[in-house]
Amino acid sequence: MIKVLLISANTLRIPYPVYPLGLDYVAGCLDSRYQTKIIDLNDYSHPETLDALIRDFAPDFVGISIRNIDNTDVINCRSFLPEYQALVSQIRKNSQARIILGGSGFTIFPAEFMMALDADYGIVGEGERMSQLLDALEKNADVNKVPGVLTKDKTEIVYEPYGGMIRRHFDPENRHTRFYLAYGGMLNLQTKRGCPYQCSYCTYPHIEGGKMRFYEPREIARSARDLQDAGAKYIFITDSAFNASYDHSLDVAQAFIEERLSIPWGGFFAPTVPPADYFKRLAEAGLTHVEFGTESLSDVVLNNLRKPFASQNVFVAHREALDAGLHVAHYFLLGGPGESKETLQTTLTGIDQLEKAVFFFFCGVRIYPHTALYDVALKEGQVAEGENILPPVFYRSSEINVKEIMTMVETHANGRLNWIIGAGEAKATRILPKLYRRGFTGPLWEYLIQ
Ligand code: B12
Ligand code: SF4
Repeated sequence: MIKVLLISANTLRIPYPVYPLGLDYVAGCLDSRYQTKIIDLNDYSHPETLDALIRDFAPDFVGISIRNIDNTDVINCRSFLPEYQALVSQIRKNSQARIILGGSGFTIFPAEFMMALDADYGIVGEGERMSQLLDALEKNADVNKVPGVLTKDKTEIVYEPYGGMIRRHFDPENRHTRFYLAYGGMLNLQTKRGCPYQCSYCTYPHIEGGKMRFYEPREIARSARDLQDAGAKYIFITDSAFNASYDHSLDVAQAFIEERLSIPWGGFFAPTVPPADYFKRLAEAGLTHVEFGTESLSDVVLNNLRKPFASQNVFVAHREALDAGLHVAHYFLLGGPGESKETLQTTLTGIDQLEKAVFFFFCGVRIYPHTALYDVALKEGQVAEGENILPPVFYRSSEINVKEIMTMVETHANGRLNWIIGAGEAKATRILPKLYRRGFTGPLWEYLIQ
């Protein structure tokens, strides 16, 4: 039997360790011809244990999931590439297996990762293509015909949404499942793929596709129940924007009620004006935490970022969520095109009107390929054609720099605990491990609300 070892290489624990959901889907596409094993490096802190595991399992293929490229922090940027390189060396030292790369971070910079990690194959986008790749290899067929596959020689990339069967393989008995259950109790769930919006800086439509593809609500609810029955204490819905379809998200909520899901859940939302009672209906189905991708409260900036809402809509969405009794957080992305002291002041003064919430500030907009912001940056000479932007390049507004942004936000925040500045390495999030060890569960940012 062909043996496939799938490794989640993400060991970042900020804001908290994240269950490697993508690998459940990759494992779900590999049928009984394969002996598949998932391991999560969060659970293997000693290199010797991993050495022994690789040797004992003796895989034919090792799939590495590359999620984070770096911590996206403009001030304290930390690249994870050296860790991925060390992992590849460790695999090569202990095995002859062919290495296949995939994951969201890989999908953003496939050619760069192929080169930096000297992998045998890569799959951009949906990892369900792995079964097609392995099939082609087994039959000695041309792997270049499998959409999204890269080899050492083929670096030209075809992005094509996967149209085949999608199946999550969730195993409550897996070591890593138990790790997440014991540490914060959070597991995760996807209800659809794709985002129909086109925010100028955002990679999500490139990773998941620009067209929404929905899972059947009852199927999702059953999957949620499996997580609950396994002992999950909270579910994070990983959709790019859960409310991008009001109809589907309401159907999912209804299915949760019918399936008697009783644990709390949360996810990302766009602060668009919801239909009447939208948040109340989600709250009845167990929604407790709403994380709004607000980015700015200046209409000039929102427009430049091509956000699908105006600042006024944010206040309405915020109020509706609060009225439904939900915990609310807003993410802000500062320093994009058109950002100035005036637009930032408008945002900061606007935030003061958003009562009872937590605010996360990212003080620099990372430039990613395949985005409208990349084209703007190219035109403005902030990146050069063909430049390797795997080492992060942040957009520079001509009217305000990062230091000025940080100073304005910090001064305005004036020590308020619910204003988290930077990529989450703030004092407030450093207490999370302690709380998890004491048995607290879920994202816990609501404790910062004053
Ligand atoms: C939900 C989410 C979060 C949630 C996660 C909550 C939770 N409990 O799950 C929260 C808010 C905590 C979060 C935090 C962060 N996130 Co985040 N997040 C996402 C998001 C929206 C979805 C991820 C997801 O689960 N998708 C669903 C699963 C099924 O998809 P998937 O893992 O990509 O897997 C599929 C494919 O990639 C592929 N695949 C995956 N693995 C493998 C392996 C092989 C071998 C193959 C062949 C294929 C393959 O197949 C899978 C099925 O099709 C993505 C953006 C996006 N739309 O992808 C960003 C994203 C992953 N996050 C990102 C970042 C940067 C972060 C943070 C570092 C931000 C910060 N500074 O705080 C932290 C890191 C947290 C951590 N500990 O790792 C980046 C990573 C890339 C990068 N720029 O470095 C992304 C891509 C967004 C972006 N900016 O581009 N995040
Ligand atoms: S920022 Fe959010 S709403 Fe905009 S394209 Fe990305 S995922 Fe979609």
